[in-house]
Amino acid sequence: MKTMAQSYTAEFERDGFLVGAEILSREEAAEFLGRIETFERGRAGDLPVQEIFRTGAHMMISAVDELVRHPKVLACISALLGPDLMVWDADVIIKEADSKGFISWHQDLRYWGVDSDEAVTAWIALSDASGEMGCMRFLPGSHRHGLLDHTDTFDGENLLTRGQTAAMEINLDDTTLGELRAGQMSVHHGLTLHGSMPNQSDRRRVGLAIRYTKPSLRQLVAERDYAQLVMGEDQYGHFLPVPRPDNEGSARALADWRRITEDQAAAYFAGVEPDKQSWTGGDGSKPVES
Ligand SMILES: O=C(O)CCC(=O)C(=O)O
Repeated sequence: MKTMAQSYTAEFERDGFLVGAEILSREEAAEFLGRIETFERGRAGDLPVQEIFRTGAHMMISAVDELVRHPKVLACISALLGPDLMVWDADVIIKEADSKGFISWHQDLRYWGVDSDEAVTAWIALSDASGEMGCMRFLPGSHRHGLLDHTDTFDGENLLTRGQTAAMEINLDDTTLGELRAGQMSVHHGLTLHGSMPNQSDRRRVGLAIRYTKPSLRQLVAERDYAQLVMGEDQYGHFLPVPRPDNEGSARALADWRRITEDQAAAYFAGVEPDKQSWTGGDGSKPVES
């Protein structure tokens, strides 16, 4: 009989994603969501909360810090990437009830500026994420076709930073819907084509996207890069260290978060005209990086 890790690996290698790994109970997911929403409501006056959700949330929010190193998450990701794991970024991705924000078909690795495809995104559902609520869709096998050209659309309803869209036709009949209940996780390869539709339900959809890499990766575009070791060892020193949250947003933590995310923006926004280097989508929704 196959172990959980072996079946994850087989499915992931074949399709470039897996859907429905059991990480949290519904109650635990609701508790993590409650902590994140308390941070959102309580700190909106003194911290750039929407930007923190979009990038580097693991540096500022203790609930996110706990999730990026949750033993069940790490067991699943290390079955795919090996024993040494780093978090390169973590984003809280919200689609408000009955909102128009969508995520165009793209590959995460298109703008990370790194030299290898050994990177995955873990997406933990903190609310349910059904088809009606705009869960992700994946194109099976697309991780085997290398890095594809993308067009930057800067569409106001697109929740991605530059509206990047893979320059190819995708037939929805060929794709797989990644529905999750609160507490489940999907994982996709950095080259897997994926996207998501608007939330047409009357409930808020909230997920945490965690970008995991191996210490051996190198940044090629930005002058320097940062990642946080969450399992095993870093024998390479290619990434500068990333602090963990202190008391949810001290002045020092905010200064570190700013310094690190601004340096990383050099890779995300490479080639984008300065007046288009905005982190905020046209409808004011929170854009995501990948
Ligand atoms: O939250 C979504 O609907 C899509 C997220 C995504 O594209 C990602 O995490 O890579």
